[in-house]
Amino acid sequence: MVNVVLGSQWGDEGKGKLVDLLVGKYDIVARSAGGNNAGHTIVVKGVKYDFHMLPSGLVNPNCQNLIGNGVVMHIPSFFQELEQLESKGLSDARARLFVSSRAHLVFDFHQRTDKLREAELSGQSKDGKNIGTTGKGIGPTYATKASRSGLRVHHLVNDEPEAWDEFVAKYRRLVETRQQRYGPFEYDTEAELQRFKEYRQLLKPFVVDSVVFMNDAMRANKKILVEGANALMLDIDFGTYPFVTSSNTGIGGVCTGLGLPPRAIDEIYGVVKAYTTRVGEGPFPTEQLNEFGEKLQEIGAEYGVTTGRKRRCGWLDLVVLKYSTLINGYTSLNITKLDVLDTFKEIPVGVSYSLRGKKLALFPEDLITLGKVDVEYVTLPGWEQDITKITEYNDLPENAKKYLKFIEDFVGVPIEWVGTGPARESMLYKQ
Ligand code: 2SA
Ligand code: GDP
Ligand code: MG
Repeated sequence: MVNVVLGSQWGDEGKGKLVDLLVGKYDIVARSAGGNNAGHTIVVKGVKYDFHMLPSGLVNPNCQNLIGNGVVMHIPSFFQELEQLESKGLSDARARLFVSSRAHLVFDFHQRTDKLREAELSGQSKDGKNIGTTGKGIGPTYATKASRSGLRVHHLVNDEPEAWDEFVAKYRRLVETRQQRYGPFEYDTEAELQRFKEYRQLLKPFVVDSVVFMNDAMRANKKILVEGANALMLDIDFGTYPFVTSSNTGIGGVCTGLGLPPRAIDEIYGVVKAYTTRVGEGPFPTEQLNEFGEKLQEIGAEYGVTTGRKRRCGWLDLVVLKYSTLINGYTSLNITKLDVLDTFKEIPVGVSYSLRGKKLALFPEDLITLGKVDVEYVTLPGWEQDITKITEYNDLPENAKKYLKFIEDFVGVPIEWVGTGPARESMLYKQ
């Protein structure tokens, strides 16, 4: 059994929390894309865990965790995050953590050039502006991967006598080409190489051939949950390009990022925030640059888990959700943060886009077009009641149920879980 949890909007829908809730049923949690740009917050028994690179399945003591080949791996952050989790009591975490030998390595120069590129873009007034990346080197690492000059985990841990020298030579070439592209920036290559020499031994116990790992697990009928990072509207192909991340964050990336055959996948859980947020630059048609947006931001505590940036906020966009469903094929919708809407008298929901009065069939690919669309809203009545103490779906106020039914009918996919607060317990099962 392989089930998948994916973000349906622009990220931070609460994927980590759903993974945590489901994880008791699974033997393995795997990450297939992204890197330490992701930020998943889980609150268990009052303790808050922030995951960036490591799979959230680590909170379950019976669960093994795999970082797949599609993930880009910043080794210093990997160890730092592991140590932080251990200091919060996840003592056996290392024994349950595995890293694909094919995952690409993120070096500090990738992070440096990520920031240099952002500064370059923000200085251009004609060609658009910066992406608002997390600065974690994600784009530059996927760029070296695509240009076939990247270094992968196996290059580092290979025991063959010539492997280290080849690693060093390739590494130096990578730094040189970056220096040529961005002008000479100060960079201590020797110190980084020295650190990597140490990582060679330190990382080795975690490294597996993930194709073998996944295949063995499937043959042994293990239950596998894939934890999506970022979200469909940040997918390099289907998102609001170029304001996207640099990997396939949708269902396609699950197969390529883990070496999984598509037919192995059963359930696809789409995680949907009851309103919409976006962090970084780029289009956001239902954004509310007004008191409503501010209220959502404040009540929802919408700050980036990785960078601490304020998230932009707006109403739920069902045009986005329908588009996202077409691509990812969700078998259920899982609505989070419904409680954040508790005090709103009325709740508008975006239901279509039109350009000069003509309704668009689907979310447009071109940002000039997208910048000109008018969003049509349907306004639903709020429930104006605290739902955070409710423990049964049926006890939700009628207007909250109507809000959920409206989403379900519009998208044509059943709702399974509904989030009414940040804690593990605050998730109501609908079906
Ligand atoms: P990058 O760094 O190259 O992946 O940035 C490209 C775009 O992708 C967005 N992005 C994200 N959006 C939402 N959440 C993310 N994770 C963190 C979180 C973000 C944070 O969970 O809060 O802490 O700021 C995430 N990671 C990347 C990014 O904003 C760019 O728009
Ligand atoms: P992810 O990246 O999709 O895993 O989501 P993040 O962890 O970045 O952001 C979601 C935030 O919302 C976290 O702080 C969660 O603790 C919180 N959260 C998740 N579900 C709910 C919910 O139903 N209600 C409230 N109020 N907060 C929630
Ligand atoms: Mg997040």
